[in-house]
Amino acid sequence: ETNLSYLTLLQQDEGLIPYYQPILHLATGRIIGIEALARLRQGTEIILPGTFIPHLDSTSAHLLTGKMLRSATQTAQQLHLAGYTLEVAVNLPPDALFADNFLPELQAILTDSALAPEQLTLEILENGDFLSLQLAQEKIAAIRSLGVRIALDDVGSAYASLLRLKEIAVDEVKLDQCLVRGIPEQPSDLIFVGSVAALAMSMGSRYVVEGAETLETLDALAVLGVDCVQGYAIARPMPEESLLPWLQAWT
Ligand code: G
Ligand code: G
Ligand code: MN
Ligand code: NA
Repeated sequence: ETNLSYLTLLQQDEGLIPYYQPILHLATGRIIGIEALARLRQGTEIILPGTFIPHLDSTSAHLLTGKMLRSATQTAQQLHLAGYTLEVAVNLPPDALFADNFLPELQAILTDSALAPEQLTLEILENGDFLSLQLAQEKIAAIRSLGVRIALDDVGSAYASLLRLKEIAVDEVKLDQCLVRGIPEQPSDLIFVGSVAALAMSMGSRYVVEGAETLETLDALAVLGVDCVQGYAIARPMPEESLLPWLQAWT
């Protein structure tokens, strides 16, 4: 498949289907947010981001980001009206951060959705190809000054450096799922997850751990002082129409 065939799907009404995965606050047992995860639909087939994102050119990637932001803010606003005030997180590819028109587009999307900016989180990659650290810091500061939250995503994944945590002020640190696999058996994984917890807390950031697949892992993470967890142990990513029934069953 090529960029062009994925672009065609992105441009169709029902071609892009955002899925949403709940995020659990461990201390209260409440769902405090959802992460939007893109899927393409071609007939009955669902295409995952790992398959199509690497083929998108920058115009298509920009279209994806805009559509995901619009869907996610609308979904969060609809849930709010239904009595569930949740945060919604959207993944931001590195070049979106540096695009000149991103900030005005973000402002327009927030205005159109009527969602409180504090309910939106943008997830950026710590190993994102930052052209210039200073420019990244400026762009992130401008987004945060709107009230929108910034999360550093996939922290601790291959090639990614914890140094970013020192260089960039963020509202949230999301630990990569590869570090959770060994819990609770591997003591070294526990030590790593706990150490990043201390680091995140010392900087006043919320600490979210991804990829928890078992209840045992949830217990271990609670002991380590992790704020929030996302993973199959709580729920798999689901289409928008499944969210409300799922939330009603949870609480
Ligand atoms: O569930 P999952 O297969 O959705 O996601 C795989 C990868 O694709 C993750 O690294 C995730 O961050 C990324 N991803 C999912 N949705 C989006 C999106 O809308 N935009 C970008 N840039 N990345 C996404
Ligand atoms: O944006 P990010 O790279 O963090 O994307 C999260 C990815 O992790 C998505 O592909 C999502 O489907 C996947 N995911 C979420 N929870 C779990 C889990 O418990 N186990 C596994 N293996 N993958 C998960
Ligand atoms: Mn993410
Ligand atoms: Na992640």
